[in-house]
Amino acid sequence: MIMQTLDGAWRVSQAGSDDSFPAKTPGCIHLDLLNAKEIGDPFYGDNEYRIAWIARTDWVYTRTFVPDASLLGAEKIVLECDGLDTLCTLELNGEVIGCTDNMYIAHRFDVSGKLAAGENELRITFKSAVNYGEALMCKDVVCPGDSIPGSVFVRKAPSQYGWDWGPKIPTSGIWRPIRLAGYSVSRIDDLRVEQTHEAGRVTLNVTAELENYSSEVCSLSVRVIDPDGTSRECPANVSSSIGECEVTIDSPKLWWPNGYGDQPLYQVEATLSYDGKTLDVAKRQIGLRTIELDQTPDQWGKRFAFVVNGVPVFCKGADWIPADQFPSRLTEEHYRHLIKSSVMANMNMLRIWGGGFYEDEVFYDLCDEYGILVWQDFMFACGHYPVDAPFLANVARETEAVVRRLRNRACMALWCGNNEMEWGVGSWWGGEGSDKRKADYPKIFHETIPSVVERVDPHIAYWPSSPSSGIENYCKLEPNDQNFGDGHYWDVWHGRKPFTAYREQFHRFMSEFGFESMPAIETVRTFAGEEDLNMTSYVMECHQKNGGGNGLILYYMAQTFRFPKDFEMMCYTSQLLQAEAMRYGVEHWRRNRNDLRCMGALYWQLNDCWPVSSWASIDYFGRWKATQYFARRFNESLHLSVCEEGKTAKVHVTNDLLAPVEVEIKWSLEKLDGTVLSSGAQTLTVAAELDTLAADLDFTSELSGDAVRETVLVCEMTAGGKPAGSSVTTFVPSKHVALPEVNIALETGTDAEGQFIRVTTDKTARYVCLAIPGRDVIFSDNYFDLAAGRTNTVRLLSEVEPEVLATAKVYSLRDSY
Ligand code: BMA
Repeated sequence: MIMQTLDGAWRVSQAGSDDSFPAKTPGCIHLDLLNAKEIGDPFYGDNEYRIAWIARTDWVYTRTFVPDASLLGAEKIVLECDGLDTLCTLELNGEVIGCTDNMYIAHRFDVSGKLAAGENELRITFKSAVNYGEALMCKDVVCPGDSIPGSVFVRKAPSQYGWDWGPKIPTSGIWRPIRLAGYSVSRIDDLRVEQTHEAGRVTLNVTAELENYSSEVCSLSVRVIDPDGTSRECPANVSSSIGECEVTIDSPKLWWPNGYGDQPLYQVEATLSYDGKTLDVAKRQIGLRTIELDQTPDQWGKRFAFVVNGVPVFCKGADWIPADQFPSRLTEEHYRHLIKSSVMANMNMLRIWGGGFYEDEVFYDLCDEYGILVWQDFMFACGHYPVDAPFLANVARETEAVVRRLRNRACMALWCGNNEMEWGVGSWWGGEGSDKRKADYPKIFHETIPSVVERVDPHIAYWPSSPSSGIENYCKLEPNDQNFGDGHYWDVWHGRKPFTAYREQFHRFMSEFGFESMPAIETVRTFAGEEDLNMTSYVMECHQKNGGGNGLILYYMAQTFRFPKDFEMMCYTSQLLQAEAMRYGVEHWRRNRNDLRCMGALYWQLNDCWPVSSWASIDYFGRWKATQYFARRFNESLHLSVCEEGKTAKVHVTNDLLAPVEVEIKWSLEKLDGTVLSSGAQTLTVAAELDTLAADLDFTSELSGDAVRETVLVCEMTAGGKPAGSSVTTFVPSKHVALPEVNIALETGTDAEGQFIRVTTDKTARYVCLAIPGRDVIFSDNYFDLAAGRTNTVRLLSEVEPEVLATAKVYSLRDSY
């Protein structure tokens, strides 16, 4: 195989104009215009609205190239485009060689015999997908609410058209690598690795699909490299277009989700050769594991539990959206930061939400490496899609390509039809056309997609929609039925219910619930001037895409916190609100894991695609909001949580570990200056994979009159003598707690484990926040409560110079008054 990249320098112009400027691929038109200084930063101020014309323009990308002599000698020459966004016509030396209409899949064009020995010109015209979709709109078609209408007609990321967290900036261009490839005799079209698990051994069935260009028979050899580097070689049987072999691995090292064990990875390499020469090599990274979706009927309805290597896994994580409005500029470093941050927050699952795109290989590589299970939606969200034959054929092609690309992955846990469309069909989209929509819906999600999945990857479960109660319950049960399938619960936030409403929800798997906050002030400053630093300023509202979003933050803030004294404290307090909401939800669903009643809690949403106020726990620049630190605590495998109600408190320990743990729990009801009113301690063994009610406390007599505002319950847990979690519980909303001014002392230093900040307080401080001005540091803990007289030694997870460490500052909720 001979490859010649066509990435790099191109030129771009508006269709019909000769006025071109430099372009870069992989890339997109907005980044090219930005680099050419034709537009300002699309994310600054209200620039989004000023650049709307770009998406309504047709663009032409051109480049010339001289093919390598070796390439011209190949029997088959193919133009391979990994991603074209989206409606393109490709011309080589003035001749049309193909058209595309799907950004999600790779396209290949046979250009054998079409290349000149000298200079060639490749020209790709991108038609405006917005103009195209808009022209097809009619009144019966429902499009996502916060989007430019028409996205459903094009297989292109719907969220690029705008979402309730994303700008309306649909882009276009050559968004993934492009190259020429020359093949002779044969090539490996696909390499598949299937696993059969038996006691003490795993058998790999390796199948290579070949694309032959001659009748010669090639040889194929397969090498499996163990995690420790030892390798075994296995010759495959080749018959015409299939090469196959079986490899047995004794004493296999199993792959586990984060928190359940290690992630040993095996490499499988297939080498195709003919006449002693290597023709092609294909590689797959695999993890040895079984994964099932347990849907056994039970006392409530049906289980919805992911079972890995026989162990039901409580899934902890978040929903993933595109990490950049212009994804072609995402690097491995971006992805690594987000996946590592998920692991640091003790997550083991991410749901790739169906309104974006199928991720880059590096995303799945990292999920394999770190033990993050992937719930993969197909890219359909909140709209009514066409079901004519060409569209269904496009969907089938896309499904096949995507499933083939990802089916060998250790991380792959679920194929899911779409986001919230069953809900839409059944509940939101009544009125004219609703019967047609109800009848159309199953054609894609109960027929086209699952029939391809079943054929191409029968090893991973298919789920029709998120949320859903299962195909058999379509139009019979609510997709959000608490006893079947997964649930999206939005009555907290969109429905204005209090955080405690989460505690009335007993879904089998909560795949979405969320709460917004503002990003860090440093992030706000990247898009707003000093005069805009007010939550309801024009610019701040340009960066809040959920219609009533800022109003909702204020509505909830009024219930929970005192109104913050300035903008910086507003950013901070809004994050506390979000973090508390997520804690209420996750701790509740984790407490309900017994008998596999609830087996997952994924909050909406992990990340952002631009700087904005949103549901994300990590902002566009990778800064952790308070929620991310809270998640690090509320997702701990062994977790202490307190469920307060009135003047009572139930102390729980949720243990996701596979072994029982002996813990000691101390509680004390104390004044904010540390005076103890009553206290207790107990040692108990918390069973494996269960939640245990450790103590049921009633403080009615202690908390009468003003005491209720002056008292907190402090619970501290140790396991094996080491701190294993703590909590500070108030019995009135934070705003009414008589928080005193506090003296928080910081001691900074470096010891054998690295840099630390030792934080000590005289009186109880809430939501203690550490920061190093001018630096984006991730701490081992932050936004934590610190009860009177206690110390928390916090580590820096990224080192700074000692003199910079000494500039660490601290504030807490009292500083927002
Ligand atoms: C759910 C998601 C998204 C949306 C979010 C917040 O509906 O699936 O479509 O962004 O809620 O409203």
